[in-house]
Amino acid sequence: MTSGTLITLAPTGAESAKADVPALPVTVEEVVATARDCQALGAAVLHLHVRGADTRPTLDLGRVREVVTAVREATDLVVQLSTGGAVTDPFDARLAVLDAAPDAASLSLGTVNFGRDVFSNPWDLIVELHSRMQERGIVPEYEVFDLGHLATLARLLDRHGLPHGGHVHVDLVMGVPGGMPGTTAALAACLPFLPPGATFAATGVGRTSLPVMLAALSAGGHLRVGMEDTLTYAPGEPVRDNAQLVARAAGLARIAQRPPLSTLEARQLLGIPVRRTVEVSP
Ligand code: KMH
Ligand code: ZN
Repeated sequence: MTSGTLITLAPTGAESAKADVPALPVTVEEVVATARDCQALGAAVLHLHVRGADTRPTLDLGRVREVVTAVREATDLVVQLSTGGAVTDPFDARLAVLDAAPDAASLSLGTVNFGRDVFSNPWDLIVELHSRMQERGIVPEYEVFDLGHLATLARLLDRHGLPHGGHVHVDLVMGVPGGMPGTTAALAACLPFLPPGATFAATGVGRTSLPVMLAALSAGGHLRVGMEDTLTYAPGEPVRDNAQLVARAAGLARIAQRPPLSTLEARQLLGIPVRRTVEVSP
């Protein structure tokens, strides 16, 4: 079991509209400000979906590069670009995100119903993302929405080798309508299927956020939190901002006597080189 807790911030996602959720960070300035605030509170990784000037999700490479550069100038966070994008994004645009040369990128391990939509991740796309990341020195975070996705991970590693850096890190994305439920039982069911030596984080979408967080901490796992996954802090109480969610996760990690990992410790865990140090204070 790792002694500390890796906290990943997923601040924006691709599903919520700025008009519906005014606190959602969508401009470059808003993303940088939330990234700084959340690093100071204990986040070490930024799972990033980029929005365009119109506030809608975009995979436009110029815009993606602009946001990556701005976050790197202001923070030490590991920049993990989403290759999942939005359910409507074509595969070639999702693959092209890697051209922005992030430290890390998400890699979803299977197709899943996503509410009324379908989040499509066929085998050939999975292999192409895995291989391109190996070639370019980008560290994947394997996104698991259902138990069968861990069987796909075993097959992927067996046929195509370990990811860059040699360490396997998995994120259990739980409670998506169409994926595995966000429960302690479902989380526990996944654990025997993790590859040997792998670390895992978990996030529970919507009202499953807290049960999944507590289950992950008790099982020695890491945490992902943020407004991509959670818009309600408590029943009837909208999330104020991403910092509120990171502060709660960091507090629970301390109570579990597994305090948040620094960005340096996170890089060591994930096998990502240090770039330089940016001081951020609470
Ligand atoms: N927006 C979801 C359809 C990822 O970032 O890799 C997919 C997603 C996964 O968020
Ligand atoms: Zn995402």
